[in-house]
Amino acid sequence: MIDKDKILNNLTTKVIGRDIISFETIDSSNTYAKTLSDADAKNGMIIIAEGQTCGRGRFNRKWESQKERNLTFSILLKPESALNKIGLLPLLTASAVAKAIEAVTNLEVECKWPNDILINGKKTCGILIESTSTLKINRIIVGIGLNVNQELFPDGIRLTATSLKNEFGKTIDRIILLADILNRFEDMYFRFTQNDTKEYLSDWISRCKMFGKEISVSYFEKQIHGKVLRIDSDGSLILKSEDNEIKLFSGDVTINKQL
Ligand code: BT5
Repeated sequence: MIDKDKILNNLTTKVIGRDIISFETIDSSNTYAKTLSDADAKNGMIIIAEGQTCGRGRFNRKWESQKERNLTFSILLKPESALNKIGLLPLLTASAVAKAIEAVTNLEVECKWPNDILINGKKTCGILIESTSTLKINRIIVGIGLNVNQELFPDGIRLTATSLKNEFGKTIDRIILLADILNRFEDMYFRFTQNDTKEYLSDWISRCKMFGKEISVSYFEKQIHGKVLRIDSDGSLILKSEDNEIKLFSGDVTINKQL
């Protein structure tokens, strides 16, 4: 069971994580955060579950996480005014999480556009950002799935997924790590709301190994091939494809074998 007091005792935040809803099992923490009434949805609240029966990735794919071994949680945000450059949020969140992982493990943490965190080339964390809006209030949900102490992965992801424990060799205190992520997330988010994205974006860029590489991006039915030129200030990926520059806001990236 999640120890809420231990989370609170390790927080240095003003709003992020100050309200905690925790579940032994839930369908999806993101779905729960989306469907909470406006009165119950508090800015900065986190929804955390030991297990999810319908954990979701992007495009309704599955997030598979062994119960009680990992971190699966959502941060609920109710920004006071419309946020610009929301496409940056997955990158900036990944940077905050990467910094927390490094502080706890000393592992080298890589970021892959748009929403993955890799260690030794394998996916360790996925981020799913969703937003809803009613007439007055915008709600942003930042869902984070981080493989912490899981050692074995199911067939479909055995070769591509890893955990901090598998790479670091030691069991990690999930709650201390969670509190560190939330502390860093708040710093990042407060800056983001002030349009101050420089530090976290350049940290993300320094962790990304895609620049100059030939990649294939699939986006729904489409496949686009090209060389990665840069990340735009709105978080989009700029590819050089034949003689054109293409700007992509989402998609699944495969890095082609470099000749
Ligand atoms: C993501 O989607 O990576 C976003 C995952 C977000 C999960 C969190 S958990 C808390 C919150 N509540 C939710 O319901 N969701 C969020 P995407 O880029 O679409 O990647 C999904 C793909 O990653 C799957 O199709 C698998 O191939 C792979 N995958 C699934 N589970 C994984 C795991 N535990 N570790 C590594 N890869 C995984």
